[in-house]
Amino acid sequence: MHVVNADIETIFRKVADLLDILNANPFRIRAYRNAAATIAGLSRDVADMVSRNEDLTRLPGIGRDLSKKILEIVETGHLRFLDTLEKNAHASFSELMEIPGLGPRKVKALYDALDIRNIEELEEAAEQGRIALVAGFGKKSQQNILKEIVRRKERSRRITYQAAMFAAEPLLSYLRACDDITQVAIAGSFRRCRETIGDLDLLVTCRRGADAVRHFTRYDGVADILSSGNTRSSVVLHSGLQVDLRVVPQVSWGAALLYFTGSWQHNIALRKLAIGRGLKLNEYGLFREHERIAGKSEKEVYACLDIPFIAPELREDRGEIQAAAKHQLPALVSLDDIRGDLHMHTTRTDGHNSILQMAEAAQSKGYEYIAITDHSRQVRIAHGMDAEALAAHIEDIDAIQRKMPGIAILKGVEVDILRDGTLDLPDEILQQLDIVICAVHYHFDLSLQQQTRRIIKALEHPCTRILAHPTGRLLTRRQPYAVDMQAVMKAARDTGCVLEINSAPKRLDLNDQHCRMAKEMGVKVSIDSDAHSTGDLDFLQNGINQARRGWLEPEDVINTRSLTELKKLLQQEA
Ligand code: DGT
Ligand code: CA
Ligand code: CA
Repeated sequence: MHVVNADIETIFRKVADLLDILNANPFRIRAYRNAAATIAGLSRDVADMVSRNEDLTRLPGIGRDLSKKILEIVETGHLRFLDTLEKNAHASFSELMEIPGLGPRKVKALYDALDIRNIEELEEAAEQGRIALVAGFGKKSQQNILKEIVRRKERSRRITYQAAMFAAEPLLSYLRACDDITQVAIAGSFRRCRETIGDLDLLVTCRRGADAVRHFTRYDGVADILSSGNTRSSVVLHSGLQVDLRVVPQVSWGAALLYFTGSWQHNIALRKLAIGRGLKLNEYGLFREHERIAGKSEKEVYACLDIPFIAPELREDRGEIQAAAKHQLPALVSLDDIRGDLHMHTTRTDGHNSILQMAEAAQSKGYEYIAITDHSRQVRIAHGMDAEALAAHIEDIDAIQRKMPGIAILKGVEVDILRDGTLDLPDEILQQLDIVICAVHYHFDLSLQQQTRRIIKALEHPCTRILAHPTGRLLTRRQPYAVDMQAVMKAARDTGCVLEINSAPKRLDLNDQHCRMAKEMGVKVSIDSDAHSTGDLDFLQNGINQARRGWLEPEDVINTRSLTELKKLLQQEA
């Protein structure tokens, strides 16, 4: 991110607008408006002047205070004063001004007349018909406001990575089919493989920008065109997902990809690195004075900053740049490293395919081993097994194993952790299994201490090998239960238990930070599909993404091991 004069101007205008709405001293308001005008009229780049240590107070209308604020904006891209202005007034006027038709004057009118400070208050007033009565508003504008609020709500929803992928794939093929478009990529959080996605950020190179934009806006998945120009456009798909498209010059492809992949924290850190070397980094390239020294590819930009390519999954400014500088980036695990899948269900409980079908599907993926891990009796909605049913299931698995010598089918169970931390099946039957996965399915609302104690007790059971979906969260639906993950990980380490990265798109549990924590605490993880059908075996890529975001390497993951090594690990008692 490179702060250009227009960014500073925008921030100052916003401050002036907010002060205006808040009925501040008119001289103060005018000072910001004047400063904005000064910056807008400059023929020189303010950020440049800052990097040369020039005295900004020599500019007309810029005193010591404003010059300090400019410094802050150039340094950080933000002005804290702008946030506190609203915070102190318990208001979100900027959000209100994002509603089409609501400029600073209208927002001020609503604030003065009805004391409306945020979208919720605006919605309430509109529903009660009070907006239409304010001077300058009418029934029609009141209705438009309500419509826009509904749209915003839809847009602000984050969706799972998987849902974003289903939306992105057909759109990508559609764009690739356009003769005019020479290159397409998805940047943003999607490329960083975040577990949820706010919107999609597409980059294209093409012969004529306007043609590419036209082709994009004509995609039949488009419900609404928010904006459309020669080099950029934003649309909303029928699903409510927003997609931003930017046309970038070929010479800037790498720099733009880097910039729009983010995260913005990573961008800021990179930009600081560039500034430290007397260079300037923005979405058009890496520059020494006015000469572009890199920009065609990301690799080239990183190389000119003397660091190796950083995988998008790591770009969160969580130490990746420092690690890169020391050539200590992790050699991230990938799907190719995976030799088996240790969590899946069959028709015995709530799966849709038989043991044989699951084993065949896994074998055709090239896996060396799988574990069949159906539910225990407590999980009634999944037709969980009691000891007798599990005994029969064990025989069934043995029978299929005899038919399929090409893949090892481990006998397992996903046993429910009861409220008191005991396991839902007797030890005698658990001891006959190759692998025992335990998991919480009920009593999510225990206190932090109770839940932590419960889970640790389950880990201390001599049969337990893996803790499945350790925090119980469901993305966009259910928060994790209260649990002290540090204590759980310590217990896992002490008992030789493994924590699962459950790859079901709604779970992705452990999350990325917990993966990293596991690695740092010396706890191994197992990346599993939790498949309920043969097709679900493909979920594994989601878990791999999460593991990569958590800096995991093949050796941190038990199912990258050969069967012999895995068996040794599973038999090992702490
Ligand atoms: P999302 O869409 O909420 O899942 O997350 P992102 O990371 O895709 O964020 P988005 O769509 O707002 O912006 C895409 C990228 O563009 C972001 O990762 C970095 C870059 N970017 C956007 N706005 C800024 C900014 O204000 N400063 C900086 N440095 N970079 C920005
Ligand atoms: Ca995005
Ligand atoms: Ca975006």
